Amino acid sequence: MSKYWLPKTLRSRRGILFTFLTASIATALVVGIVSVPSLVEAKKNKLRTEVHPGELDDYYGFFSGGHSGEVRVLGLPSMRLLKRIAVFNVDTGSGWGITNESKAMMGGMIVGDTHHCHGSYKDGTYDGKYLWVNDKANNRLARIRLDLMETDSIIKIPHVQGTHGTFPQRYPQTDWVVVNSEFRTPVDNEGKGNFEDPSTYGGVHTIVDAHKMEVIAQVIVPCNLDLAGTDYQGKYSFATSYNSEGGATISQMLARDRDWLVVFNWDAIKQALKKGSYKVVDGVKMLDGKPGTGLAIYIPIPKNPHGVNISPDGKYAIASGKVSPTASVIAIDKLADAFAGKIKPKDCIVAEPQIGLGPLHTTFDGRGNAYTSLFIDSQIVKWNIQKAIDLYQHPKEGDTAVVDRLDIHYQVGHTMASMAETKEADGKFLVSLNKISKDRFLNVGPLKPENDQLVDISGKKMRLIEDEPSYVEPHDCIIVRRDLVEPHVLDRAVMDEHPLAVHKNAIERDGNKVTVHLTANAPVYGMQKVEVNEGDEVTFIVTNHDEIPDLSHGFCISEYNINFVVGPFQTKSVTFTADKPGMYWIYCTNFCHALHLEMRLRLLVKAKA
Ligand code: RUQ
Ligand code: CUA
Ligand code: CA
Repeated sequence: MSKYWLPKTLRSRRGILFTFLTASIATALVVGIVSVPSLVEAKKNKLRTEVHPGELDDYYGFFSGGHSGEVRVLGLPSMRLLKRIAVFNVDTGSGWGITNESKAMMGGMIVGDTHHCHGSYKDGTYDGKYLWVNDKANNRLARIRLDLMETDSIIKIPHVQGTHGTFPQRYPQTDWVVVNSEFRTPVDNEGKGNFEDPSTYGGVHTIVDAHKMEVIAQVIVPCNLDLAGTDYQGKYSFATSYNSEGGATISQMLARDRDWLVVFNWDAIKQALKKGSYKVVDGVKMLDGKPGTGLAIYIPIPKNPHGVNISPDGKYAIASGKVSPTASVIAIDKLADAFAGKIKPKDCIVAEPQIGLGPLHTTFDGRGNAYTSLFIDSQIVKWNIQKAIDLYQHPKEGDTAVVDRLDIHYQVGHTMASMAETKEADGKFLVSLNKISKDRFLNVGPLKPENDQLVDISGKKMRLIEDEPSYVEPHDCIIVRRDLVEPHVLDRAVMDEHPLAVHKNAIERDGNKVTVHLTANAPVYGMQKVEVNEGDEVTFIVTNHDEIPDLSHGFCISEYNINFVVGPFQTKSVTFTADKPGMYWIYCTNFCHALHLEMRLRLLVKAKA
């Protein structure tokens, strides 16, 4: 069929695609393959897919930022980027990594690799308080407070490398957060052991106190641990392992036909901690979780599994192997019998449907369907969990659990549906986080954007709505109903509680240490000049006294490589050595007032005699 029969306006790429789709749906209708076009269903379900100027989105999307080290906040369905939350990276826009407070959290490191961000829970759904995100590069865990959408704590995970899958407890609330180590590493990594014997390396499941942000314990296992999940009853955590072989090279890691889904038993871990069945290494309680200890069971999953996701009804954990075209469905209610030794770990598998090539991660619509990302096939495949279970028990030639397939562009890693990691999964939108965008956007040189695609899953058939380019490199995301998150500016009482809050402008000197207490109140800082001596160690503490939302002030010292932003009623500080004599303008970098340009003061650095 020539494309020229199309009206001119439809001759765009999208137009052609749309017309082609409509034409194929029409054909399919005639031949009876599809009963209802998804477009019609979407309308019927009143799914709003466009957000017009002045309107607000229905969902927050929290996306990890990969090796940019940050977390991003998007509005959905518009996919508009609303904010970048600096976490493990230096961000001169906000001053993260420049202020004393953020530097103290970052511990001297400026590289991060964020993969998995998940929110805090109450009774199986988001309570809107926190997000946790891993740093695979420097092995840290960060917590972001959602009222400010700023990082509020970062801790180091000891004894591990490749800090990867991270998941908070879902029930009754988030008291624990578990973190997996993807790379097996000598626990005592001081360069004195035998590097050549990888059997001495351990995989580690770390349990963190979500409130205190402290490591509670680490469970050592013989294999590596990749993605993480928790159940909906507060009893188990899950970790895939693609290196059950305990190998150190890629061929060693691919030797076996099945690796593992490791399930950790939280009651057993609590018991072991109570009984003191652990050794303390560098102040950390380390438990042995190898097979037979009762702390963990090892369920065989086809070749090199990656993702593990729990269905929103709390019944199943679904894991899939990158090198097997299957997904394994594990019945969570069988785990207790497996831990008790009444059944074998493999007997917890209740289905293993063939779904396509390179299955990675699975998400859910809350109506019994699973959606798995297929990296090699470049598809999202929708399949019915109950049907897969039925067919596993009673195979029927030619029958399949697969309901629909959607081509994506291209090579999808994670996929996530709206509210899918909660018991309130609503089956409206799905995001396909594609690793390769190839020709989908204008060419911008070697480092191309990723392509995060928005898909309507409200109908029987999936429907691609939108392509969204993203900078390196979201791995995973969660999609949260907007009513569950309530950011707000601090109030005056909270400002007053801050130990450094500035109420009176003043300069204090203690030897060569100078502390400047400075207020910012549009369009003036509390002082017009500050005088110090060359070589002084100078600390500026700045409190913003404006209470209007969206009235942040910047604080930039010319030539001194310093800039940060202070939001309403926030206090931030910076310390530097006044090593350049002369007069330097300190100015507000964040447009705040008609007289924003006048909002400045002089830093006078008197030269040494
Ligand atoms: S992992 S796709 Cu952390 Cu799947 Cu990146
Ligand atoms: Cu304060 Cu611009
Ligand atoms: Ca393997």
